Amino acid sequence: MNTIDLRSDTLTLPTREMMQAIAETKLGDDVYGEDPAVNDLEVLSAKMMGKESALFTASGTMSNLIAVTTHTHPGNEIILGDESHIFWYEVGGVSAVGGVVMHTLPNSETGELDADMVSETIRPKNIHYPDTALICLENTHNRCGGIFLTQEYTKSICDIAHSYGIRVHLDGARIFNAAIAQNIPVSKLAGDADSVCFCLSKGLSAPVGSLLCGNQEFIGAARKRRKMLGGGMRQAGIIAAAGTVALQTTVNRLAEDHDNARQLALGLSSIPGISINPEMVQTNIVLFETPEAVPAAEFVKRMEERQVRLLCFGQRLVRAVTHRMVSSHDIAEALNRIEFLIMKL
Ligand code: TLP
Repeated sequence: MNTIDLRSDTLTLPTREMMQAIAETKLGDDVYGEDPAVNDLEVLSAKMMGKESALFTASGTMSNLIAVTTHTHPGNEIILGDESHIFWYEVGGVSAVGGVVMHTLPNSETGELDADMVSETIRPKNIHYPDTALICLENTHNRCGGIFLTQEYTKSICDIAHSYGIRVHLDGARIFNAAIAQNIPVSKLAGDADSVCFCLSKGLSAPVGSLLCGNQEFIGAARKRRKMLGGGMRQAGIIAAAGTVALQTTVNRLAEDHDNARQLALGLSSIPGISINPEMVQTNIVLFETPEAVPAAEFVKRMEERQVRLLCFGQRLVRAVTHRMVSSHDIAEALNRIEFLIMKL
């Protein structure tokens, strides 16, 4: 029985073309700005995002940490969703390292923050209050099931922020999924935000890395912050070379992952006891609830025994993510194995 690993799109292994680029790339010391492969990747990334400049970092977590701490000062407040990745999964880094207070607002089912609530939450000048310095959005939204934000929505929040002199950072770890799902250039989704980061190491299949993009002044400061965090990586072209190939060859195929996610969602919706709304599956993340009597942790463990790997995301919530290493045939097989387990419960 083959293993069908749906825990995350971070599991994708590099393509042959990426391995070839890694073997053949010219290298230099990136702390001196002399690694040609890193420089090429940063130029291409900035161009695709419609920003002046870009910075290669080790991970999405590092990009978010650098972005938030570059936009803020210790004691500042940032506004972000209570389901956001920065709040849930980044070890409280922005508070621990940046001394920043996280003011969360409820994320709607569609990963949005309510615009009126955002306006009301921005602090007026008062000697007692921390200064609100930044709003963070996430596109696609991981904990909201890979749902995408539209360009119009992002612009509406950026307009509010900018009218108060506040900046917006967009955690676009999967922003290419959002762009492909809406059939628009990714630069449109990123355009209004002051900074955006995206991951190479998820659906795009590169082994390592993330890019933080913004204007030249911001990226200059971010570069120094990266150095402070120990993120100055010398011959980083070894990994950047694969990143460039990822941007050139794997963006359009994300549509296939979205088709497979829809196939999975529709299949799950016809299995008695499983709760899912297939309408909410827009990209490559599928969230579903286990039958009432079966905790998600138990379900995930039993599926693991049947070689289908999933993530427990809550009491009864399970996450499955489609990606390049999983075919439509694998999805059909995963559905068979899930149905078989449910029938035996
Ligand atoms: N998300 C991972 C886990 O941390 C949950 C995953 O498997 O989905 N922003 C968003 C929206 C993310 O989903 C992730 C990774 C990150 C940032 C952090 O990226 P990395 O893992 O490169 O630090």
